[in-house]
Amino acid sequence: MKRLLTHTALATALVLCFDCRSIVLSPAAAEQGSAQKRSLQTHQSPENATVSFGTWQSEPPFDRFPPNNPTDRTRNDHLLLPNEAVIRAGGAVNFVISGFHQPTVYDVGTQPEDINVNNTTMTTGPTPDPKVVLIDDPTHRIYRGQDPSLQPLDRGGTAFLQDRVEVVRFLDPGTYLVICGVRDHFLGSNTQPPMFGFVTVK
Ligand SMILES: [Cu+2]
Repeated sequence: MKRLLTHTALATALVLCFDCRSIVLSPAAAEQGSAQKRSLQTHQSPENATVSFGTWQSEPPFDRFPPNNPTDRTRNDHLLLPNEAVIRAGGAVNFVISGFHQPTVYDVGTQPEDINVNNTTMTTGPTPDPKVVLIDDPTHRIYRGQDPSLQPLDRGGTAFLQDRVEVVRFLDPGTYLVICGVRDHFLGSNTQPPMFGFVTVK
């Protein structure tokens, strides 16, 4: 029995020793390992992300039920949440739009200061009246959202259902600029931040 134990201990020691040697990787193997890790990280980026594009306030309480105004513009915060969404190449971003906004996407590398805010157009719907100025800079623009003035109207002709979803697909890696096409929103004001964010595709 004693000899058997000795042999077992020796065999265990050899296995442990072999294991010790096996985890010392050659540079090539280490590089392969880190490449696999990078691949895994890429793979771990989600296929899609949700971006809240404008948010309704809840403090103090905001009641949108009739007869209240469901789209009280003074109760909307001009935010993109998260401000930077991360997805994998080939994925999509679900822009959940609350309020009078127009998601517009510019190609990789475009910065907010690159946008020509003097290149504009006007909303085309009957409301709001007067019409609202929209940015219309086509340089490196890869997606322009719907005219927010063309959402379904109520019987009184007031813009009624501004809230909606627009889903945009991104095929190539890089960081994209997303702005609100409503010029006053993009520029910001005393009470609202400039309305833009980013989508990073890995
Ligand atoms: Cu906006």
